[in-house]
Amino acid sequence: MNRDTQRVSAPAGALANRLWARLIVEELVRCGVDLFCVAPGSRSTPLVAALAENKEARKLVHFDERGTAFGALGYTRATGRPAAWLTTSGTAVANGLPAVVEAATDGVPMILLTADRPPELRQTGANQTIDQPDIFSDFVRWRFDLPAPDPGMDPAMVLTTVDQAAYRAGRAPQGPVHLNLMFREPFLPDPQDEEELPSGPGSWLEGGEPYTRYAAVKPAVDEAEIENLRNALRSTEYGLVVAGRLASRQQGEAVVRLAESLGWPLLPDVSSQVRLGADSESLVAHYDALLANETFIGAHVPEAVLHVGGRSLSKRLEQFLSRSRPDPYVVVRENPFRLDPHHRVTHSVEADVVGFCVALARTSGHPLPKNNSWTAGWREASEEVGRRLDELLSSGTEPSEPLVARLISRNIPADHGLVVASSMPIRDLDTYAATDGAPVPVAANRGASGIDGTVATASGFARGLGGPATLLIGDLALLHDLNSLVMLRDLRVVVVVVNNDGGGIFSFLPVSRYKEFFEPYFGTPQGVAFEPAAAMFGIGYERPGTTNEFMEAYRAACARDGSTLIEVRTDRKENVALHRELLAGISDR
Ligand SMILES: Cc1ncc(C[n+]2csc(CCOP(=O)(O)OP(=O)(O)O)c2C)c(N)n1
Ligand SMILES: [Mg+2]
Repeated sequence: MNRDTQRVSAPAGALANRLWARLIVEELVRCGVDLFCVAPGSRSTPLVAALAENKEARKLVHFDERGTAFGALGYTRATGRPAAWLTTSGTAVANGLPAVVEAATDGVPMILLTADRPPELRQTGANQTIDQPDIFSDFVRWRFDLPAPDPGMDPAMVLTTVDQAAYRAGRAPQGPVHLNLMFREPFLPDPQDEEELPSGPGSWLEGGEPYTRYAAVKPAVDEAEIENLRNALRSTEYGLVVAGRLASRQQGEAVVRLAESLGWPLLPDVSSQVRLGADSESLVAHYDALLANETFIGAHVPEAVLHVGGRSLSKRLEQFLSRSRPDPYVVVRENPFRLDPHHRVTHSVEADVVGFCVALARTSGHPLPKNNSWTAGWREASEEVGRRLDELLSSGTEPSEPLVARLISRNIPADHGLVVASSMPIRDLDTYAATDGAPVPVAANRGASGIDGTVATASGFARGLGGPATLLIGDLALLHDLNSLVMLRDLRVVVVVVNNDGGGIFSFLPVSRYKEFFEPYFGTPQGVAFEPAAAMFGIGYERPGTTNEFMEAYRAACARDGSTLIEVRTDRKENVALHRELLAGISDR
């Protein structure tokens, strides 16, 4: 037989690979996954081929799986829609763990698609094969080890599995889900055999809907529970509302309206989406600085606290509430997990945040008491802190760390998102941000508070917003994720790196008194300047020396196309002294 003229049928396994991968990608798109973050690799070939040809799916391609995973996380922080993370097998999968831990801890949905070898190659010493189906252990809400594509299996099984995965990522408690996907070689049929490709179930092909549509569930609090809470709060004169990490401006505004209807002060965390551009009689933006003042604390002990959303950043707030022992101490968030590091919570409510706030604010003829002098007292004290900070920070011409945070909060353009790195950047913004800037969306990886993956998170956040973003980050956090700068090339991200040559946060800790080992093990100065990195990754660079130059550089960077790195040099020792001076200066009054 002449092999040149005789067409050999495509291997059934390769055709099945092609079909299943197409079903997986298309079904995820139908389930609302519109970004796929992918790094190159061989085992994932069928999935990448299906992704490349899917016109609806948006793609983020980057060489580092840790970066693509954080990119997916950042995207979802901006959109609320899960992104998919697609990898080859082996250590590529392990590189997703930091982002998966953050997503699990902070309740961010994410779809993990990891390619794997089929069973006959597992635990055989086959190349790039690790035990990966359970690699994310309890950090995923659901996991499934899909068999290698098999022409004998009903492809509807693939669709229902994807539908279940998308549902489990998006329903409360939200978080990452893991589909481990085995593929046998050959991964793809020859291109000329494509016409032999079987199709998915007919009814599914014709429509544009997921195969299995899951009814939406939003945990609503029943009216009786709301009434119980209302009764518990009725006698409260001195109550506080705390807004922790919230996923959207809409949630933040619902909490603001609840605080207004209760007539209570609202203490907004920097990630509550209402800390910046704060505009309500209830908002106490500078609560963290106020709580550094013992006299203020003594005169402002709350009877009751209503905490809505994730954890608040402020350690002073945490300690204040722990010492005050408010009762009731109500925590409301969209997951069943304990949020009570000091064991003070008396009521825990798992509920849709907006639904809960609306229901409790609806006083239905049973108005809760409002003590306006209590609320006005908090509010006025906070405004006074704002004025004092402007006075205290106006001396000197060099930009300090608190001043950089305050300037960004005040000057960030209204169309930007703001991403803030762990360590001092997030703390500085929480404490020193002004209230008269734009109410921009804020993202921070505060679930597990890592300093890793922050640049990649910013790239995903900007992509999700479909617009520019500002990233405030420390030098070690930037070094940690330096290669992600390449993902900013085609975006408009202004990276402000506060380069204090090491971990500035550690200078605030008691360990800093151990002169013999503090610098090499905690301060960890790297002695780097970032200009060559900006050049290497094709983004702009500025190194302003004065506050005026910083403002000029920031404005210019916001106005230009493309991304810019602005490096601000500070000194760790001077920074600690300045923080102490500022808080003492505020307390003086
Ligand atoms: C992945 C990870 N490793 C280590 C830490 C511990 N850690 C917290 S803050 C910090 C230093 C960060 O330094 P930098 O980014 O320069 O910010 P600065 O403290 O100077 O503001 C470190 C290492 C962490 N949070 N995450
Ligand atoms: Mg630093």
